[in-house]
Amino acid sequence: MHVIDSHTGGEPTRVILSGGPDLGTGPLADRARRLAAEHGTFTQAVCAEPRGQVAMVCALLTEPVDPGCAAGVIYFDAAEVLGMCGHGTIGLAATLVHMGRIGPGEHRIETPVGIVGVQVHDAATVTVTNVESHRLEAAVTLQVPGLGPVTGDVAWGGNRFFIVDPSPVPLHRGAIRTLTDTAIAIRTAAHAAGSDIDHVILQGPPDAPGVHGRNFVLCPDDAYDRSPCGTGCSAMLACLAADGRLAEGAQIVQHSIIGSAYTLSWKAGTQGGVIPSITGKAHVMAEATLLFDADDPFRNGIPQ
Ligand code: PYC
Repeated sequence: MHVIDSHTGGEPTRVILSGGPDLGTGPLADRARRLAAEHGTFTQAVCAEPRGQVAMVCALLTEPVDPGCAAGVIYFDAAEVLGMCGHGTIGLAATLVHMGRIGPGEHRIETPVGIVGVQVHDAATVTVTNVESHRLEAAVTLQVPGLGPVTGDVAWGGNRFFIVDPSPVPLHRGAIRTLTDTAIAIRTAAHAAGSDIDHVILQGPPDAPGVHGRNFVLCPDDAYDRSPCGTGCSAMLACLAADGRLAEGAQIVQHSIIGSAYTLSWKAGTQGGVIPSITGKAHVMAEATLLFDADDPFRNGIPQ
């Protein structure tokens, strides 16, 4: 299995170029469902430790249905197959540039939730134009054991987010363990209340002049996103637009909990939502052949 690893603002992406399961043809959403239902051993083996790492998101390259797309891709982490992944799309574009498959300019990538645009500015810098993103519910109050009432918005940006702004916990790197526990408690309370959110965002104030804010994003596998999270920023843009807090076309800079940055803006969509634009940088780190030794007791990953 041939893979190329990159990171986008510190968040790793492993692009699987060959050796993945045969998911057949047809819509990518169907292929993604097949991957989730029938290939859990494969997703664990490539994404989870010891072959993967705790924050790893994998990007399985597949033939697009639309021949106008440069590639089709299905993203997954160690816990779930994802609808879309913003940092992963920036990493995938940088990987395709590294391979000589695409160059500077505009390209289209097919994902299970629709076609997204990528504009390659240089070998590292990429703008993703995401699918239309929406706020689904405003000011939902959850009773969170140990925390009390926590109010946030539910929004969709390719994945489904519960966004708490402002965060009940101060955002700094020393608080990552507390932020993780807090976000897990919020997700657990949301699930207990019947919500099917898969990520939690705790949004904090600006940490530098000219910055909109710093966030902490909990992913389905309980890892935190080292990047500001492309689909999460898309969901946040939908909320900012719905509240009239950010004008169409205005640019903001969003930091992650480790201080990596995305530049964000939005345009009006056709279904009442926003079309997010996310600019970030990815760096290719490794090309590798993954080996699966039949005698290795952890060849399929350490079970979660
Ligand atoms: O950037 O959209 C994103 C993302 C989702 C999960 C991890 N990163």
